[in-house]
Amino acid sequence: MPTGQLKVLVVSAKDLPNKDEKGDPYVNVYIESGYVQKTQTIPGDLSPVWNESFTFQVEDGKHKLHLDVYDSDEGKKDDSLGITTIDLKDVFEKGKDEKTVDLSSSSLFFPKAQGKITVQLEFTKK
Ligand SMILES: [Ca+2]
Ligand SMILES: [Ca+2]
Repeated sequence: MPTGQLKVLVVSAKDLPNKDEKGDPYVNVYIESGYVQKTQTIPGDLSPVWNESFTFQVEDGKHKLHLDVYDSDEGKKDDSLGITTIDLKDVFEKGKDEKTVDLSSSSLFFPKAQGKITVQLEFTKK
């Protein structure tokens, strides 16, 4: 697995589930859980557009990008709106990739599809 720089453009999501009266989605983006980057919160929109880009250094052996979508809630714990993992092998090969993937509930036992998220990826080998 190559080493290099990965640029992640978090474009948008569609049809996120509504967890209460107001969905305010944001995304935690990470390859390793110790280094999480976060989009802005889009208030009151369950098909949000972020268009925010993030850069990660990819170390040898790492090839999974995690996208965790949450509903921001003031004064209580944010609700999970869906999670997904993108395998980076395609972008390692092609250099560029765009993906729209299903999000699923974070339940380990009954994961179900709930909405989609679109990202653009760009990888520069070191
Ligand atoms: Ca909520
Ligand atoms: Ca909320």
